[in-house]
Amino acid sequence: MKRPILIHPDPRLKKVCAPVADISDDLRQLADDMLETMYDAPGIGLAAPQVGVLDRLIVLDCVREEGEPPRPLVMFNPEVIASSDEMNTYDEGCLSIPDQYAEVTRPKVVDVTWIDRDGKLHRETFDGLWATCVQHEIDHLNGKLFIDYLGPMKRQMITRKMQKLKRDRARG
Ligand code: K1U
Ligand code: ZN
Repeated sequence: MKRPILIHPDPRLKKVCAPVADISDDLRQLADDMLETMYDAPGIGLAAPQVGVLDRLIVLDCVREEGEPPRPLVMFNPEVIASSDEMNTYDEGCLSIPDQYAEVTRPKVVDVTWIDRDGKLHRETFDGLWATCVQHEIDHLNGKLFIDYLGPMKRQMITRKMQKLKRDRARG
């Protein structure tokens, strides 16, 4: 089932999310719903707070080549355990900040640990867009948005546009 995506500004997007203790069937269903919501948007990642759930859960699939098989990843309690000194700049977007893009600089390569939907611990090195996306999604779990990397003027301009978008959507 697709779930509605919260639009910035929303207090739930600014909260630090709680670690997941047990992976229940409800959490597995939430992960499936998030993947469906992400693919439908379309997007390459989604974090639980974006659908109003304050648990440390993200999903991502950064496969973009035509004909390449999808690679949906479900990560409970993801953690960046090492980052490269080399940095990478990417024009980031966010499904909670529609149609707004800005350059953000982050480590180019990161080592990440997480627990999968069956409770198995994983560790993997991510590079390029995968590294950018996983860092963007983990930021969501810590109440941080890509606009928090921008200067105050740009951030305020985008926030005002989103306030207007929400007003217009509420009017119908
Ligand atoms: O977290 C989110 O809101 C999802 C976001 C992830 C992301 C994008 C770019 C850089 C870092 C993280 C998105 O998926 S925005 C949409 C998007 O980038 C996209 C949509 C369709 C095809 C390819 C990209
Ligand atoms: Zn986002």
